[in-house]
Amino acid sequence: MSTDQSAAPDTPRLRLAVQKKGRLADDTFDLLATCGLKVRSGRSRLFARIEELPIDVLLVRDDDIPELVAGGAADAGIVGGNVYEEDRLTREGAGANIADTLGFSRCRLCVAVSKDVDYPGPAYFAGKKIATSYPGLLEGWLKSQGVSGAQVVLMHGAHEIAPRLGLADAICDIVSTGATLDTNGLKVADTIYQSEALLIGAAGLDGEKLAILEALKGRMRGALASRHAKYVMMNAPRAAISAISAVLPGADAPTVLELAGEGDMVAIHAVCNEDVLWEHLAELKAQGASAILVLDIDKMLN
Ligand code: PRT
Ligand code: ZN
Repeated sequence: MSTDQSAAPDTPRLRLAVQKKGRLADDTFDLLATCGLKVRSGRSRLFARIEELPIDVLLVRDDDIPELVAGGAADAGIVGGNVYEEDRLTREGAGANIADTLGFSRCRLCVAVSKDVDYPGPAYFAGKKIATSYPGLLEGWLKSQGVSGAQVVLMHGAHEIAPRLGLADAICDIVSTGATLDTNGLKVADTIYQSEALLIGAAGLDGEKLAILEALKGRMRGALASRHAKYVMMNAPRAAISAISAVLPGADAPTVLELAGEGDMVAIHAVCNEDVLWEHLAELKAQGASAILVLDIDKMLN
């Protein structure tokens, strides 16, 4: 597959649906930029173009993304797991496939009740009205908990005021910080789904388009891995190599290098895939490490 601008004009291009504006959009555009992919054209238009890989970007509402991918109008998309799963559970026929999890736009889908309810567990919802725009996920959870007789009230937005208006006894909605629930006199009763952004692909994708999706996925993995990854270097006593390896967060086997004229001392280099905190540095120092350097990693491809 050719991925440069000199590609023949009839080279297939992957059509990627992303949220035009909203909570997912900023992180999506940030991730594409970290992958070295520049989305050309203003976000106000329906289409944009990426030159570094043969990708056309479709700028849409997040709720439309699973349908666009499943229906063949787009080949791939970036969407919240909550929207993807709800579509999968309520769709007739084949949907899109998950190509990868992306780790951003994390939130939880929760059932919430009035703060003054002494919540005894899911059985509380038997015979209760629950306002939500996630009937598929909610009904699935109620069933898995053996709750029957709950009434799902479909609402699109402003769920949090439904109990006060007497429209429902409880709600099922996305929670991030919990501030919205709190200001509306509600509290989380149970978490029914943990969500994060997903890269999804059309079920029948093959040939060059699949190769482009794989190339995109590879870049995204590299970009996400290098966000937290650090390159750590230090000098340390030869005898402390295994103790030091145990302290390095998320590191594979470190590289050990001889130091000229220093028989007992070695240099240790390692890629740490988790955050390197000051506490880790203090522990390394306690194990005899000195000249400890922690460097950012610009790009990484495993
Ligand atoms: O216009 P469009 O339809 O594209 O956007 P939208 O308004 O439907 O979605 P948007 O941009 O609000 O959210 C897009 C995706 O971001 C969601 O599908 C989730 O995957 C993810 N996400 C992450 C969130 C939140 N955090 C979030 N906090 N989506 C919504 N919220 C809302 C929630 O519905 C509730 O009203 O924020 C409120 C709760 O927030 P806290 O912090 O007060 O708990
Ligand atoms: Zn939406």
